[in-house]
Amino acid sequence: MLPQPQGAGAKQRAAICRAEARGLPRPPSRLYATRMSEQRCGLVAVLGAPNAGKSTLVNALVGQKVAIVSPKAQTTRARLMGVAIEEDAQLLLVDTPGIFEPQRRLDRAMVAAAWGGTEGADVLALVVDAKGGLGSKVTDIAESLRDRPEPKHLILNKVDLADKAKLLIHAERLNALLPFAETWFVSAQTGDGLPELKRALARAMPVGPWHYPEDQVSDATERAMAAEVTREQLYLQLHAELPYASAIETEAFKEREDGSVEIHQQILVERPTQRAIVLGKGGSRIREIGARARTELAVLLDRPVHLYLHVKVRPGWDEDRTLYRDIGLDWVD
Ligand SMILES: Nc1nc2c(ncn2[C@@H]2O[C@H](COP(=O)(O)OP(=O)(O)OP(=O)(O)O)[C@@H](O)[C@H]2O)c(=O)[nH]1
Ligand SMILES: [Mg+2]
Repeated sequence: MLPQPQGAGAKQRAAICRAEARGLPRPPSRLYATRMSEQRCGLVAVLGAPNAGKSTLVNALVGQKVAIVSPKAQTTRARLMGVAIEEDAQLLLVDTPGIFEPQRRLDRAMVAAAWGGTEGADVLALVVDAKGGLGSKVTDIAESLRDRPEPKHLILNKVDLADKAKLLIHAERLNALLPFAETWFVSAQTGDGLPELKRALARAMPVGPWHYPEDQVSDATERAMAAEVTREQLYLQLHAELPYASAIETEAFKEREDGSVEIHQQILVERPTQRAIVLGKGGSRIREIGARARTELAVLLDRPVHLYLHVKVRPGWDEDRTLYRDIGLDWVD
């Protein structure tokens, strides 16, 4: 995977899909060479409340895992671009952190990144968990989109769990708040409704050359992806506030001569008691976190991985500017 610029702001959008982008690397594909005039390329900002299924949806549309997913809210911390292809269109899907009432500086930076991820979008896709009630968390987001000029698609997700009558009520209520160009009922998990959604998004993309090579699936560096895969295990294996109280700092990411990759990561926590929980009895928990992350990374990076995890107590890590840069977040005052 090629390292690519992080983020997806308006400037980047301009650089991505317009004719001026001629100096950018281009896919050496036959498709590109023979059908350039028909190509479409654009940004779809995928936004919504935490846990709506945004990352699951982006993964499903890309066709492989690019973003981490967990049953806990606030899994995604920074925006990430997944690249999907539908016939002649390249969809640049910006997965964003969930939008919620921020408390800490980290929360504020995440919510700022979520709104930042909508800059320059050709389509705004609001993802809503259709299985629950429509709380103010969702209606507030819909209202914030009201004055935005971009076409908006409403994606009611988790139809595999939702009550059918409720789906229609949610759709009507949200469309009354904000007229959506299209409303979709999908399951990002089972794939129900996704082919139609993907085709419609592709048709909504502006004509322009593809930005990424055909085989590139995200804009994340391998180093960042490795940190995310370990963080996903923290969300899956640790309980209560621990995932929220932790972060991953990459100390080293080096290629070995035998073709494998050696990765050293620190799991930062705020207190010694949290360190003890991450380590587990006799180190059992951290071994399990490492084992699962390593297995997954070997597949994603397509080579053997040596993963070394260390747990470090660093009170106030969420006030460390350097770490924000590492995570891919802008510092917010
Ligand atoms: N049953 C079902 N579960 C789903 C569906 N889509 C997502 N999920 C589950 O919902 C949970 C949250 O999914 P994510 O994709 O992490 O949600 P998100 O919106 O990215 O969440 P944040 O990053 O925290 O904002 C996970 O447990 C997913 O497996 C769906 O269509 N059906
Ligand atoms: Mg997410």
